[in-house]
Amino acid sequence: MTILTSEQLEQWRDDGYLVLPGFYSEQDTQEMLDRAQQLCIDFKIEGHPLTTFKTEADGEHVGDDYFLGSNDKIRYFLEPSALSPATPTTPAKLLVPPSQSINKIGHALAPLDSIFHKHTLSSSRITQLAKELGEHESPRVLQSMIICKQPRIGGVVPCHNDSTFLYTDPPSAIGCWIALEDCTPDNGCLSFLPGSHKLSRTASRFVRAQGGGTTFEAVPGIEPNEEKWDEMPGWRQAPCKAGTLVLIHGSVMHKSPPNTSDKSRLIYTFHMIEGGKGVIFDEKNWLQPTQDMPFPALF
Ligand SMILES: O=C(O)CCC(=O)C(=O)O
Repeated sequence: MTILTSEQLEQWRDDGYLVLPGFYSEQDTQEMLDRAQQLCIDFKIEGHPLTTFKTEADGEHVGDDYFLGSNDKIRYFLEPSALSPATPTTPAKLLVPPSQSINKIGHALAPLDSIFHKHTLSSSRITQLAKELGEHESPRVLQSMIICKQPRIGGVVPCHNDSTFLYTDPPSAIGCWIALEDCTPDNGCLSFLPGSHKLSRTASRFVRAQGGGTTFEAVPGIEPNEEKWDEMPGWRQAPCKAGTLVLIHGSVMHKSPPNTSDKSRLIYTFHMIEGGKGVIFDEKNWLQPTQDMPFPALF
């Protein structure tokens, strides 16, 4: 079984991302979609700490214990606009039904959920894909999650590269992003700046802050880019059908707009980092393996 043509490999190296339509069969995609929808239906707000998934776009980044301790759990992070703002006298309240309030569910779906395990760690096609890419000697899987992008309230994902958030020395992250539903400009498909992985330097990394929470820290010896990525010409949208797998190089700049439509945009994603070759994943990173759950090896 060969997955990638030489043209696709060349495109991956040139662009820093690669769209693979029909990577998963209709049946496999439906199985993951059913499971993702069931996880949303099963969500109970009672006892939840109301942790929202905030990015820089919200002026603040998520970083409480519920988030930082999620490497070996299946936890729910809420869409900021699904909640009314808390005041000194009134706690925040959900403005939509719980199943529609979720921004993402993670970060251990691949190791813990039997359906996502089957289509990630036990998938011969994923293993073959990683081997054909040839970027990792010993790939480890981490941050496996569902991103919901809910109808009308699903928020923006600002321009970023993934190695900032899953930092290794040297950078080695690659994302596998799988559309479980059709993704369009209206419901928030991805956009990429092709070739930016060759220019962008990971000069800052997302870490656990010393006093608690999270922050960004400069990577010693790496000069930050001067480019204003978001304003550069050449951005390309990547609309795709359910079942498509999009490969994302850890240095490529990408983003997604809010979901302004009435259609949901459920996706499943996980990342791979190099677990060999002397590549370091250190204890500063926001996501930490535990003794009971190290990042699983793909092969
Ligand atoms: O799903 C999205 O809209 C954004 C995902 C993304 O940026 C990522 O996985 O790095």
